[in-house]
Amino acid sequence: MVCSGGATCRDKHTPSPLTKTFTMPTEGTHSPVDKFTFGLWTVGWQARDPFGDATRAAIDPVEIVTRLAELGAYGVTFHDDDLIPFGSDDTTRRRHIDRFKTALAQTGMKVPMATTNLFTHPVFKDGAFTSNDRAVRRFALRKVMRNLDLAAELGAETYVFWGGREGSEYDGAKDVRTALDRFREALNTLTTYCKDRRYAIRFALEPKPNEPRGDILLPTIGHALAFLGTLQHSEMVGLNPEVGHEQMAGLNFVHGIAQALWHGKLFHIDLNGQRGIKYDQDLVFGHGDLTSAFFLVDLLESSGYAGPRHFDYKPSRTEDLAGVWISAAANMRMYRLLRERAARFRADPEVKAAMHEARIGELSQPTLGAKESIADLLQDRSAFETFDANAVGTRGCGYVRLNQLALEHLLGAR
Ligand code: GLT
Ligand code: MN
Ligand code: MN
Repeated sequence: MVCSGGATCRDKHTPSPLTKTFTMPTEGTHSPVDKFTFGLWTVGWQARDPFGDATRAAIDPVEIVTRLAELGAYGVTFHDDDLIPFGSDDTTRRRHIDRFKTALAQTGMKVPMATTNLFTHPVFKDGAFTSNDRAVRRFALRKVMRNLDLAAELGAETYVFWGGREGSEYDGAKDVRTALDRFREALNTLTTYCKDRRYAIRFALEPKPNEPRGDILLPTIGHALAFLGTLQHSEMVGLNPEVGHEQMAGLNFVHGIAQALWHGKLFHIDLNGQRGIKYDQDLVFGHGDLTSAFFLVDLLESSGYAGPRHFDYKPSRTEDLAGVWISAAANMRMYRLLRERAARFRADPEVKAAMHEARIGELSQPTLGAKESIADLLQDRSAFETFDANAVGTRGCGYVRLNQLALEHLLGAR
């Protein structure tokens, strides 16, 4: 049964994730309140890779909407070309859009985010906004504007910019400083376009270190945060970080998300799994670094982040169509399980005691007193002259015990 998504649905349909037997994908966990979303390109991936042909048939976007609704998703996201084949004439384009809108209306599925394909067609082989060829840059802007109109029509709140082709293989191929000028010019033009048309859309930049380009511009959360501060309407621009992309760069995703939250720039998130520094695996969420996924869910759930939990994964090439839907359900199931485990971890009195001993709470105490001046600090002999650095230096922090407790909760051992 497909439910239209009122706030009461969760109570009616969600069994306890811990007591329910694992029988994906028809376990009836329809819970739109969770805001689980999937790109059309995720479950719709035909598993073509650089070494091999497709292993699955294409799936009609209408079927994707219907199946994901049955599995309990809140909505879908799309690139222009996922929905409307590149080069379609206006009549064909409208027909694709109308079919999609009918499916959305019938299922109650939302479209919280949309984006542009600026990477598949050969015209974008040297980038879109940062192609050395000015005509390509102008074409890219027009392609985005056309899909922004559609995003607004479908009620999307976020528009993602993943610059997969914005980069190079050779340092002599592009002046990076000038390329960043053009990247900024594109985003300034497009935020202005949205403002002029009064679209209630915010932009989210998605960093990635490499693949498909040898090196991609704005490779990490940190690079993108620094860049977006230079934009004309920077209040409209935030981030859409992806688990695997930061991990491809060897970075700690939980730290990256915490900093994005700290800047007020976590506008959207791409959840998936990655095992180490290698090609972009796009595994099911939690099927990569599980401990990091646990602490990520713990962070998201306690941070007040209210946006979609968007799964940007690829059903592995080994899976058939049934496996596609099993893997889609697995993402949602993993998130719910991790949320449940994280809540138990936080509620455990032993964990609370271990956190207290590890002085976790003390970090929120400002280092200087409320009215303490620098002169006061300089006069406080206990802060320096009589401070026993050696004694404090030998004191243990107790973090291993705390981490063991986290892992025991994660494993269901507590
Ligand atoms: C592409 C990429 C993803 C991005 C998508 C948005 S498309 O599949 O690998 O990480 O989020 O353009
Ligand atoms: Mn990826
Ligand atoms: Mn992504």
